[in-house]
Amino acid sequence: LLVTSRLRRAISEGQLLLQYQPIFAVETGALVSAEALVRWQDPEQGLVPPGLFIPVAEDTGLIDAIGQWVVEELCAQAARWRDEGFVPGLGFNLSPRQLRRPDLVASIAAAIDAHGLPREQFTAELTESAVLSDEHRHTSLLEELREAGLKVAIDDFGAGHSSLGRLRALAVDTLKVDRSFLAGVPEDRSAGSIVAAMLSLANALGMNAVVEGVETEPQLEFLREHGCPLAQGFLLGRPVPADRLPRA
Ligand code: G
Ligand code: G
Ligand code: MN
Ligand code: NA
Repeated sequence: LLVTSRLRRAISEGQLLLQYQPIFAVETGALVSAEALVRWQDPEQGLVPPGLFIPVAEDTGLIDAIGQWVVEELCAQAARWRDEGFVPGLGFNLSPRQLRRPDLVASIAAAIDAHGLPREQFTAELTESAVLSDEHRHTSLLEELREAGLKVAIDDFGAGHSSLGRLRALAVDTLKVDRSFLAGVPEDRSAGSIVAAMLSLANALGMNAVVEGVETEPQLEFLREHGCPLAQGFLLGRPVPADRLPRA
């Protein structure tokens, strides 16, 4: 309860902020996009990571207000970057509870349009478990997002329990391979085989792929050797405030 009222105040008093983690093309090293990640600058506790307050926000319903703030702030930042001639793809996270809001897609599209931004600049990241928990509702939500002109990524792919058969039917642009798989590379050969298999799967289904959690040079080398298109991780860039995101 205490956390809830402090979190409510955080939203109204502007204590939330966004950081951006770069996503690079493996072959060229070019910056392709960035993932927006929310943080709470708490006056007492300092910078609180989302893992500590998003679950609470989900339980209390505050996630809708936070999600609205995230999209508004992301669009405002995208407009500032556009005015400087910088137009990266931009990913943002949607958690399961947000998917229940009937006007979700309309509210996101309205924020993008209000800043005169192209909707295809934005990718909604939904976890595998969120997408597959309520098949019909979420399949139509994915379609709704894409019909509105946004892109859709399955986040933390492989960590849940999707049937690969269902993946074929889903309207998805990008698979984000969960970082737990790359963690064992290169020592663990089976972990490497799984990453390679997920990359071929994405390729065969005509989807883009991002491998998350690149922390070491050998991991990046592995991704290069296996034709991985896109990579994200601490080796390449940590989440940073907007003004510290690399431009290329
Ligand atoms: O930054 P960190 O690794 O602590 O993020 C933990 C989790 O919080 C991640 O799973 C991420 O997807 C989630 N998260 C980060 N930003 C947002 C956000 O703006 N909205 C939602 N719903 N989840 C977010
Ligand atoms: O679940 P999601 O993929 O949205 O989570 C993104 C979070 O993963 C970010 O908040 C970020 O802090 C974290 N992250 C990004 N890259 C790495 C990495 O290379 N190693 C680890 N351990 N965490 C990472
Ligand atoms: Mn994500
Ligand atoms: Na992820």
